[in-house]
Amino acid sequence: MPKRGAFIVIEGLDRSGKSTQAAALLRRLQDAQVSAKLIKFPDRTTPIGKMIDAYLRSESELDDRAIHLLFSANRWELASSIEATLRSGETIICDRYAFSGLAFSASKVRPGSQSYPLLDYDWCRTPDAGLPAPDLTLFLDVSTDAAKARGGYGEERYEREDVQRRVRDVFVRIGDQVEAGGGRWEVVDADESEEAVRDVIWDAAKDLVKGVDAPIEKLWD
Ligand code: NYM
Ligand code: MG
Repeated sequence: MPKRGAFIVIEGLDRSGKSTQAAALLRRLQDAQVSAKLIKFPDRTTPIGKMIDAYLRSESELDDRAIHLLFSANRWELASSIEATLRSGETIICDRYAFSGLAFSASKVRPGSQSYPLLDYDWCRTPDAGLPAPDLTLFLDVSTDAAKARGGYGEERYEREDVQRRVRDVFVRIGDQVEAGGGRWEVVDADESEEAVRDVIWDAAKDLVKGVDAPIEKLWD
């Protein structure tokens, strides 16, 4: 049977260089004649994505559970096309996925509190269970100092130092859980130079992109 494409997710905090690195990996694959495409979540082009976009720009207010479910629905609307692409032999590089959904929602705290969770971690995890699982997740770990040196955070919701610190804590927990479940989660030091990070990512991905024999797993199965 021919091999399927690899599903590679790039995760991280805002300003960690994800989008730059995802584009660099795509170019490298294309240079190596590997059939590959880049997707990104949230996908702001769909009707659900437009609601998410308005929320992130603070043009709308939504209940915290409602927005969490919209982010997940935005992945589910692409799930069958992700599977079809992988089966066709094409590799997917995915800029953010369900782990961002879990990290950003589960890190929310109750008003007036610095640490009391607003949403339960497992409640946040459940809507994404059953999505195609990545073969490899690269977590681009950036320090708040490096993020600041890169021009600081933008204008969107969540782009604040206290929020990013809490999100990072949840990402660490998620990484442990992915590994405990047999998944591959690689922490990449994203304070390093763009070229250095590129090389670390290539080292982690280069064997996978030759094609995968194993079936597509389901997330959190
Ligand atoms: N984000 C992203 C979530 O809160 N939940 C999700 O499921 C996903 C995929 O959206 N701050 C947050 C993380 C980011 C923001 O992402 C927009 P980007 O990559 O900056 O467009
Ligand atoms: Mg951003």
